Amino acid sequence: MKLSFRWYGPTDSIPLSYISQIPTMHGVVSAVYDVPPGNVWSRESIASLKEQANAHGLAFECVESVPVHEDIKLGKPTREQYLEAYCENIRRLGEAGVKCVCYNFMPVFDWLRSDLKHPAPDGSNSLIYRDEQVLAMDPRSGNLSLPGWDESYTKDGLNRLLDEYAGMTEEDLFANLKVFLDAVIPVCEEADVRLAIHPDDPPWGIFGLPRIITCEENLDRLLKLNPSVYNGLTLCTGSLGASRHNDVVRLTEKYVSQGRIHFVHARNVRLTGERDFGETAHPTCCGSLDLLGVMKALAKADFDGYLRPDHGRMIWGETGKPGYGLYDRALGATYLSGLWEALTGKSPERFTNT
Ligand code: DNO
Repeated sequence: MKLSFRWYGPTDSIPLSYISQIPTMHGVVSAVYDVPPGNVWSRESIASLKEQANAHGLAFECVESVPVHEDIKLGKPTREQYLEAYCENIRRLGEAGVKCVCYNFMPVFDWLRSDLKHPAPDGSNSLIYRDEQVLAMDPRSGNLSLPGWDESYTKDGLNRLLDEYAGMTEEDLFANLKVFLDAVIPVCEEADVRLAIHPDDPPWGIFGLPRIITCEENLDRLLKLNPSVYNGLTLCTGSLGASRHNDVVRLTEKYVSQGRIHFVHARNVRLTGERDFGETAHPTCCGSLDLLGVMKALAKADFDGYLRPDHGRMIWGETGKPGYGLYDRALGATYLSGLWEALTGKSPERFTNT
């Protein structure tokens, strides 16, 4: 297992020097953030991320994300140029030593919460999701402000996009995902870059848009769409675990034994209703998910992919990007690293800059 930490590049308020001080940290997970989806990343930008990480003794082998252009998800004829750009990014990342690329196939919106700073009795705060509040929001109103998704849409741009998705079914989205995979996976095989789809977060449809990476049946279907091992998963415990119908430990056992998990986002959530949850500290006792069970399943399979602590709470007075502060993610990292050592008798793999 290679322990990693998400770093939003040079503009991240958390410097690489802090990340490298977290014990047993292998590398950073990052991306070229200043290029719009569908465009090719420059070799210089990719090399610069790698150089900065390596200069701090950290690997840059895992990218999150190379975003998929909406025309690909919509299946528009214009997708050809975006598929080609995607393939070119995979080639360039492979040349730079990247081994794993995370992406998602959620129409329009990425992850979604109703409150980013929900206070806990201990004075910390974290992200929560209340379905009723999200259902009451009108994405067409022009003042929807949610974290994680591309806020560069104008009101008209967003409404046009929502119109284009009108009537799209899960079947249509699966068909468009297959076209994407069939175009990109052969390039991944050649470039030795594993593709790892991120589950939909939360794992159910929102605002009338279809979501498909939500449950075991659909994960099976996705993996069968293209049987190459390069077509794999980002096992996000918190995204899948937000639904009571997903047994995250069993899903981890199943897909890790098939060699289809390339990246793990480890975090805990407390389920507070059928479609309500709050994010908690990582340890098993703090939420509804059995993080120890997940780590056991990974250890048993001698998982050698990338794993990162995911969203942290804001603790010790820290302010910053919701879910992506330093302190609680660092606590999560040491907890996960400790479990790994206890379960396998060895520390997570270290990075050696050759
Ligand atoms: C949120 C992240 C997601 C993830 C994308 C992958 O914290 O896990 O935004 O990066 O869905 O494409």
